[in-house]
Amino acid sequence: MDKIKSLPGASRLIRHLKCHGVPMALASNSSRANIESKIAHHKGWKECFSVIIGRDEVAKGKPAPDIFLEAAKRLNKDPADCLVIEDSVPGVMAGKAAGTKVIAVPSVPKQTHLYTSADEVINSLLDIRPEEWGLPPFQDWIENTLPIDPWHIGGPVIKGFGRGSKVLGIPTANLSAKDYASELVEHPSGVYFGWAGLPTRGVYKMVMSIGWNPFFDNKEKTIEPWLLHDFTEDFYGEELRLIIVGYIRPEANFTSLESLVAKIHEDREVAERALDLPSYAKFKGDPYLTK
Ligand code: ADP
Ligand code: RBF
Ligand code: MG
Repeated sequence: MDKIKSLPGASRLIRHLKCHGVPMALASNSSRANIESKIAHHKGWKECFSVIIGRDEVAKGKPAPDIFLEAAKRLNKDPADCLVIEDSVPGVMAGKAAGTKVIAVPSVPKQTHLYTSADEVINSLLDIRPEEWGLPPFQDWIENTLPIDPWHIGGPVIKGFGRGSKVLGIPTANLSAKDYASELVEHPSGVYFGWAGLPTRGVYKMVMSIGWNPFFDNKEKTIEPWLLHDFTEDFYGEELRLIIVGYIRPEANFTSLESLVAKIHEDREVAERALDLPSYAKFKGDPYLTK
């Protein structure tokens, strides 16, 4: 069977909980054999779960509660003391029917309205705050930023909807999302930061949004870096190189344009400060930005 890529943040979450001695069960609607063969591709994962249960080990699959009731029983826990993390609607229903708390991480973007029975709906596993559920907090956030494996993308600056500068006073040098379709599915939408290179001009700090801009409800995903520098002219068509080094927050909706703009300025300050930290600053000299 092919290796299935793990979701962004999955490995980090599992290792964190394992490290802190939090008992975990893996409960899936696929067969036990199928789970075993999939998990074998991820080194160290199997050992993290004290219980693994497949659809073939209970009478009824999700959305019935059976699988989570059985998982709780084997963990020796009351379901009310368990937290289920689910990506599917039937899975959320099964967790609630079993009496657990449920966090939904929808596998299909823009479908959050289908998951309303969950206790919380988050955009990606990067957004889990374990302390909100009585679990030990992550310790890898640095000054309100989460370091990620650096991600390199580049291409000519394209035209967007033309509202960055005009409506928000925040110009963003858009890259074509189509050229990065496969990378974009691997990376959750959200607000990130890093370094931007314009080979004929220089290297600049940048803070960016990747996603559907919920405030404007775009139909297409956009990649929009705001270069933290005052330019005297536009640079449409010029080659732009980005090294994305950290994550700040999921994209959000806002009740007013002013609150969206204020939040983006807050993001700018977070990025500006973080990029001076050695662990992020070291990418500034990467030849990818200037070649
Ligand atoms: P669009 O919707 O076409 O992207 P914007 O209003 O977002 O329009 O304007 C972006 C353009 O402004 C960029 O393509 C770039 O040429 C220019 N620009 C000027 N200053 C900046 C900056 N600091 N960061 C990003 N783009 C800038
Ligand atoms: N748009 C949203 O709808 N929600 C957001 O949370 C959001 N965050 C952003 C953060 C940054 C750092 C930047 C540069 C843009 C963000 N935007 C967000 C996108 C903004 O709506 C977009 O740049 C404009 O629509 C111009 O295309
Ligand atoms: Mg733009």
